[in-house]
Amino acid sequence: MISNPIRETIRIMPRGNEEIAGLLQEYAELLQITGGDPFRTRNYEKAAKSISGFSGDAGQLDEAGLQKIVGVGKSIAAKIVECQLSGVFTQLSELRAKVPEGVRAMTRIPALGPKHAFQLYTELGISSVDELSDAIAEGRLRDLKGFGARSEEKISRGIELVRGLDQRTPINVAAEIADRIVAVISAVDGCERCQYAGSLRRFMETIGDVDILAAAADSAPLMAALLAMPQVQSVIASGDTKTSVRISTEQAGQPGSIQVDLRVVPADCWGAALQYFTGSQAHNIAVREIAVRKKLKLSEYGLFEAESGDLITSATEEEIYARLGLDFVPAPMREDRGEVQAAARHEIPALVSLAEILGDLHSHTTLTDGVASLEEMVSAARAKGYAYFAVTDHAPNLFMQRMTIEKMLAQREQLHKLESGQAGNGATPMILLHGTELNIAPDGSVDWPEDVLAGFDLCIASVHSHFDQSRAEMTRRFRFACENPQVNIIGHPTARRIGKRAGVDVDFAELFRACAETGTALEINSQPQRLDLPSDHLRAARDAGVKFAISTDSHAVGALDLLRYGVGTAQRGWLTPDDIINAWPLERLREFLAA
Ligand code: DGT
Ligand code: CA
Ligand code: CA
Ligand code: ZN
Repeated sequence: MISNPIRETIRIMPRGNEEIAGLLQEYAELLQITGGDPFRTRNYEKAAKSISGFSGDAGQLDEAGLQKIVGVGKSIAAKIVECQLSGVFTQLSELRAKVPEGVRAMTRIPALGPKHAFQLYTELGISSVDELSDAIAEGRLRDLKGFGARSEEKISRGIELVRGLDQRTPINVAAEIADRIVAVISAVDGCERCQYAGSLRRFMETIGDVDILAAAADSAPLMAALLAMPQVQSVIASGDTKTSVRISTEQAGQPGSIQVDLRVVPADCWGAALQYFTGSQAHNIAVREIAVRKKLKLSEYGLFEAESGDLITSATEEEIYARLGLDFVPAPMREDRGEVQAAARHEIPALVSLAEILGDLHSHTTLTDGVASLEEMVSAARAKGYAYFAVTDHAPNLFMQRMTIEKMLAQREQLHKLESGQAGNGATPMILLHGTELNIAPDGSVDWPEDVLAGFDLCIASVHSHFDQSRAEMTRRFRFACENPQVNIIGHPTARRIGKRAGVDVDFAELFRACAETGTALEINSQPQRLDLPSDHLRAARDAGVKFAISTDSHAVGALDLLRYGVGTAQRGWLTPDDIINAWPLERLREFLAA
């Protein structure tokens, strides 16, 4: 774990929401590691999520005020007050003394889990990921109860996954940092343009470093503004054209830091520089080959006549692509996967955009594992101007969620009241869809009998466990779920967690066929740890006749904003509004759901 000097200096000050949430989350994890009651663990996790999404400042509230936050009862409120005074609470300190920091890091290794991590610590004294890696190399896990050669192999692969994540940053964290920097640089006198480029503009799932481009006659004040940002941890290099720094990602909710490159160019070569630094490198190479064939030369400075060296154009990306005889290529498509050829044939599709999404089809409330009430979720969705919005809480088979048919029916009634309550207030009313997220059992069956399911406007079915099935079993499982006439959408289809858990092993061609045959859509889940179905599979699915739902799977009001990552993923998969069921007007969506 990276030591955090900021945390030391504000010991006695009131704590911010993220920090309080972090302490509660840590406590939940430590409880789990030491074999605590799973319901209790979940309460702390839920309180942590709730506080991190809380609009006020939990660091300033007293016990009574804190208890008004969803998921915060008397005992958690008391612990938060203790944190406000001393930076920690007693029970957390006690558990910290029992479990070294490195053991908590070990629990993040896929295929290991909290119980086994603690066992490795108590029985072999292994207290960090590095020590675990050594122990596997020495074959020390093999003789331990509950372990074997196969689990050594799985854990090794898990360690690789975890280490990979340390180097790349989730897209939402990088985007938050980039947005903040772009705002700071744009506000500097003399800054004519500023935006981010690189993998972030292309909506890659994880980001190596953030590339910011700005246009100005004098770069010095822009570089100075970046260097003056309080989040800068260290300066890697600073010059007239490029400054590289490491910026803390703590404020974006992620321990550690990310490299940021700021390049400043004269305004007249903005387009060429933006095209170059957006990449990908493979796309740029393919575009430059087109230039060479036309006896031109493309660089970050502009498009030139190869022979004379005369500048043709450099001001905008649009002009550069046009002068090369290419359609403009949207950034998420720039991966050299056929887009340059498509641009030459003038067959670049009109990609779906964020503004074309008419509603969100996957959301949770406090009835299950959400941290916002039905009213709060609905009013936040309404503020987005959606034409429709689906509430899809979990069903009884995820037993931790404690769902019952009575609770579900009460929610439906409440939903209808909310919907009719908005009539007459002038604006076009938002249509509320009552849905559910069903759990796909290992045999492909889902919660609730068919007549209960028929009462929903929409059913999502998702895999939440038994990820290890063989390809044949998993494929059969999905097909069976698709064939259920009540199932409309398969949620987060691969069930992967980026950097934590690989996706399930399924025959994708067969899954796509099953979806197309049964009129079942595949979800593009916008959660940055999921981005599932991954963009790599989208074109094959679309070509097989599959439709998609871009959804946020929101468990809090703020999560509704994550839609941009789902849309970016869809754009990487070349999808158009016709492919996306929630870009359709309500009538067409209803027809799809009813079919
Ligand atoms: P990342 O940072 O690993 O997530 O991925 P990118 O694509 O942002 O890569 P990065 O930051 O190394 O470079 C940003 C863009 O700049 C890249 O997509 C294309 C361009 N670029 C950088 N270095 C080179 C190079 O040596 N050759 C070419 N053709 N392009 C480059
Ligand atoms: Ca980059
Ligand atoms: Ca870079
Ligand atoms: Zn789910």
